[in-house]
Amino acid sequence: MTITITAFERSPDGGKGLARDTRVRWALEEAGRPYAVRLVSFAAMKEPEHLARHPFGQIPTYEEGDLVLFETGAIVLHIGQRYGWLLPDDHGGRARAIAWMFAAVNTVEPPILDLVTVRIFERDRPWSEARLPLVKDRIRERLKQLSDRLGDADWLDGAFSAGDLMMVSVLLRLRASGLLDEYPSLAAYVARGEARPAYQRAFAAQLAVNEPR
Ligand code: GTB
Repeated sequence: MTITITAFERSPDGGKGLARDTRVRWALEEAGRPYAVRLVSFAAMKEPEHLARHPFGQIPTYEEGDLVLFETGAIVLHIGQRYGWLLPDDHGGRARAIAWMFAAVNTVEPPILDLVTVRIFERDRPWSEARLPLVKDRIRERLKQLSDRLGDADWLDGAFSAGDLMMVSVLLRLRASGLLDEYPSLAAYVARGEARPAYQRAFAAQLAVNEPR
């Protein structure tokens, strides 16, 4: 069955792989599933046709036969459940991998998104500079906790899983801030994720769309 995802016609990051279609592409590459991409403009995302796929007018979405999904956590979980590979077979391992997916989007990503908000959307506000150290310290707290838990391991819970895919994807957004480099084991963890052939293919595919022509 053909899988179709949506992605930015032109990503604001110019192809650095930070838009969330990259994590869906990565999951599909890990699972060995070919996929088609429907590119959408910012205007098209707010049109009824796209809103029928995504109630909040965002990318990415995922279509497979009659199934239409939004939310990257749900999409990656679906890919893991339907095609195996990204989720362990044993119940406990599977439940823990899913817990790490939730931790990535629910516990680690929010303070990282706050940084984007302060740096970009609230840049011109008078309190923006004063807020920045607080936001950075909240990120550091999460990174320290995550780094402590990872320890010397390659991945968060045994073999690479959808939990690592989501966590690495979330952490990648921090690279430009320099905060990731304060935690060398996490920087190495992210680098291990990026070195996976499936990630490389996903990155190249989104870059091909966004490279200056
Ligand atoms: N919780 C949803 C999910 O995980 O699927 C969030 C989806 C989301 O935020 N989508 C963004 C979007 O469509 C794109 S990924 N935004 C347009 C809108 O809301 O109108 C966020 C993103 C955008 C751009 C960069 N970048 O250029 O660096 C990075 C991340």
